Parts: sequence; C-alpha cells; structure tokens
Amino acid sequence: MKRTLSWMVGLGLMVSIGYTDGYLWLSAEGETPSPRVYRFNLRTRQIDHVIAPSFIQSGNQPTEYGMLAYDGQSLYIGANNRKFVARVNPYTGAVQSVTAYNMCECFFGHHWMRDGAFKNGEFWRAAPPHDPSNQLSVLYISDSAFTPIGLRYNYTLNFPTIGIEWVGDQLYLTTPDSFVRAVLDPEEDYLFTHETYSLSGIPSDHQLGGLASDAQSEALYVATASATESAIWHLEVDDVAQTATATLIATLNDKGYPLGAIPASMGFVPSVPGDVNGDGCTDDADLLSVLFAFGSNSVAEDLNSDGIVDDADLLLVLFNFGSGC
Ligand SMILES: [Ca+2]
Ligand SMILES: [Ca+2]
Repeated sequence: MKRTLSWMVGLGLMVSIGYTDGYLWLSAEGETPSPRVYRFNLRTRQIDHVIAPSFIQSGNQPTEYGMLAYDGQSLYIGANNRKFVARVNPYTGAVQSVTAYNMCECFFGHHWMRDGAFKNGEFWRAAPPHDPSNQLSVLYISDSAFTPIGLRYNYTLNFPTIGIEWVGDQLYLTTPDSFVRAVLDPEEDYLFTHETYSLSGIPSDHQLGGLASDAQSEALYVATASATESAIWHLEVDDVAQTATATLIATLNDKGYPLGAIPASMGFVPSVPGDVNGDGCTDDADLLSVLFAFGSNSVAEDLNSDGIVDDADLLLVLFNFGSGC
C-alpha cells in the first residue's frame, strides 16, 4: 500500500519537472539470447527504437553494451567484456565506425567496463573490479580516440561502480545500491574518493544502473531495475546536503523493455526540433506525419506536447525544416 502511494506521488509530480525533449538510450544487461539497446523517447514516453549494434568480428559481440555516451555528434557504445567502442548515429543507431581501446590487457583483465561519460573531449568510464570484495575500482580516462590519458583508483572495498555522468563540474557515480559524488583531488591524480548521498524516492528492491545527463538543462537521469520492473527516474541533486531525490519518469517493461534485464548504461541524446519520427532529420516525412494527424491528439505528432496536433506543431516542422539532415 505504501509503495503504491509513492508511485502515485511520483506520477503526480512527473508533469512539473522541467526537462527538454530527447532520448535516453538504455542497455539491457542480462537480456537473452543477446543484449540490445533501447531508445526511450522523453516526449512520447515510449520506447521507439531498438538496435543490436554489430561490432567488427563475429564472435566478438559483447555480453552487454557497457557504455552509452554522447559527445554532441555521435553516440558511443561500448562493451563490458570487449575492447571495442562503436560510434553510431545518435538517432538511428547505424554504426559509423568501430575503434579498439588502446589499453593494456593487464588492466582490462581485472575490470569490467561499465557506463561512460564525455567531458571536454575526455572520455570517462566506470571500471569496477570483477570481484568487488578484493580489488580496486577504477575510473578509466581516455581521449576521444580512446588513447589512455589517465587512471584513478578508489581504495574502497566492495565498491562496484556502474553508472557515471558529469553534470557541470561534478562527477556522479552509481553502484547497485548507492549514488555517490566522485571527489577528484588534483594533487593526487591517480586516486579518487567519494561521498555517498542520501537517495530517496526509489523503491528499496530496485538496483541502480546507468546515469545520463542532458548537458543543456543539466537534468540528471538514473535507470533502475528490480525483479519485476525497470524504470527511469529524474534526479534532483543537492551537493551541500548530499541528497538525491528521485522522481519517476516511466516504467519500462510495459513499453517493450525486457523483464529482468538491467539498464546498466544510459546515454542522453537531445531531440532535433520538428523531428516527429526521431531519425535526427526534420524533413517531408515529418511534415506529412503532422498533416495526416492534424486535429488529432496523437502523441507522436504532438511536438509541443499540448495535447493536440495543430498549426503550432506544423510550424515547428516548417521552421526547423532541414535541421539535422
Ligand atoms: Ca525526421
Ligand atoms: Ca501540439
């Protein structure tokens, strides 16, 4: 009963949160027979695209796409157990190139590669130990060509980092049961420590997964999963009080996300204005969609989310015609 109430409160608050349109790409750790990547549309509140990126050699498919990070141009998709990163179209998921990490086997052999985030041309990745009880957790830092430029170790035992995201100058991480801020001392650039925040709003049977942020609005999102549901949440973070308050955006399994899979990586991609079908280009296909839905309350074509498809939506397409194409 108590839990039902908290979900209802979450749904009630949902409309008051100010975030911009965009897409949250989600991994699916544990999906069988092979993992895929799911795109959640923040405007329509639906999963509207599913991809299964193909890495170079057959037999080198990852067991999970352990990283989803956007650099403003491309979406980067990593692997938790393969030293490859694919650069893909951030809307369609079409593979543009595949790059091998230039890193030592010794390091990789003892660490999983989990979620990643970009900051100022640097690429930060959460790399927890295989065995969290007896090895160090690492932040692996490379340039955008995936040449290593830094490592930071955390000496805390049993600290299995998963999600990672920069918001402004703050670096946040998740473990299955905690949300923390990484503390980076410039004097000791081979180390990081962390401060654990008090997290509220997420049911205790959910484990935390990937983090993603919208660089423009600085909105921060976290993905979670329990045995019976997966969900995306907006996080309101207070660095002084060291608190994080989660508000439900959507549950996922009722929208096609596989039950039991964990969204351990997540990346935000902003939408292109006027782009109805979400292919990253506002063109005649989007124009026709709005015209055919004109006067209806179809969510897909209601670009300004005011409940009706009308001239306001048509103008959004016309004024942005050619954007992203
Ligand atoms: Ca389009
Ligand atoms: Ca509208």
